[in-house]
Amino acid sequence: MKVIHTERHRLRASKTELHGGQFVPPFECPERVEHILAELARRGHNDVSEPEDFGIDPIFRVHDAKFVEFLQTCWTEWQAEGFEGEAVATTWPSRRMTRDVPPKNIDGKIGYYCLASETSISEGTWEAAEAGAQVALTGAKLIQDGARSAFSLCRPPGHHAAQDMFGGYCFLNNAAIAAQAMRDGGAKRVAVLDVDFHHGNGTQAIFYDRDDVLFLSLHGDPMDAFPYFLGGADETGEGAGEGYNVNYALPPGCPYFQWAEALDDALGKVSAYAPDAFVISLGVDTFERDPISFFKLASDDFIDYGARIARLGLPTLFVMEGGYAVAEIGVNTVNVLEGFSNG
Ligand code: Q9C
Ligand code: ZN
Repeated sequence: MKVIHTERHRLRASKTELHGGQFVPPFECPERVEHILAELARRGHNDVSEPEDFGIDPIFRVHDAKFVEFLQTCWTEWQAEGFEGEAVATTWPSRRMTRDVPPKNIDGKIGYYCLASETSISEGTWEAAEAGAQVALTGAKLIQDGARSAFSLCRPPGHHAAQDMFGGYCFLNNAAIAAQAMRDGGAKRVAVLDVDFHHGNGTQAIFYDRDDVLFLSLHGDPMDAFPYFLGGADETGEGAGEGYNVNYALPPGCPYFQWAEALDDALGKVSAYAPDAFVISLGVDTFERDPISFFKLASDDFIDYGARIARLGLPTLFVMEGGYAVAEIGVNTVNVLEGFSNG
């Protein structure tokens, strides 16, 4: 399987994450990719290439122009304000404060576009996010050109980012940008299955009123897990998209057999939808020793579910999302890819 990767992911290297009332080194760190690359190499997956440059237009197909401009200028404006730390949102257009106007001041503007304050913006964040989107787009092109599968080793991740929101370690929605590019390239229907531990709220929001992209997500029940305010089974889409959004909200401690039951149900729906292409938002934070998640998947389970995904026989693009058990992230990720390739 071809792997797309760029060193530019390293430009996303913020020093702070607000966690439990303290600033800690971020869980979402550059070392994650190093571990995945090392495991790919160790197991003979040497077909690793640089992304092509598709420019900014395919990003605008998913994200609002003003939001993109905010990401591009946030760090400069934050520094110009005289702030000494990384850019962190502290004020939101919350309930009963929703005038829906982006403020001029960066301290207000960052709150307008932010969904969760654990994610600091720092120097290089935009450049890394933009490069990550190109990694996703390059994978989408490989699938369009006839590959059975490809792995876009995106970092930073993307699935929490909506049209005009960043947070949950995400800035641009790589999987959504890839799915949209596939549609624009001629695919009639695309299915996106999100197996990251967290609900893919951004991807859901982007495609919520559409029937040309089926979105399904298996995740920790939002009553118990980030992003808390979206991801319920009753969110089924709206307008033309009614019935084309499927959420599996799973409980704390969820063992593999229960997770796999939900996966099989989701795969049945994907099969019935008969998409031209399949995008997997691949987070491996479902792992039993993930530091911020509560599912109980063991490393071998990742091989098993990779094989189940392969049985659909669809052209499949894997897009990297989360996974924070850094020492095991490589094994778990490559297990999915090999399970798929051998399955
Ligand atoms: N401080 C992805 O997996 N909550 N994002 C942080 C720990 C945010 C996860 C809790 C988790 C975001 C792509
Ligand atoms: Zn996650």
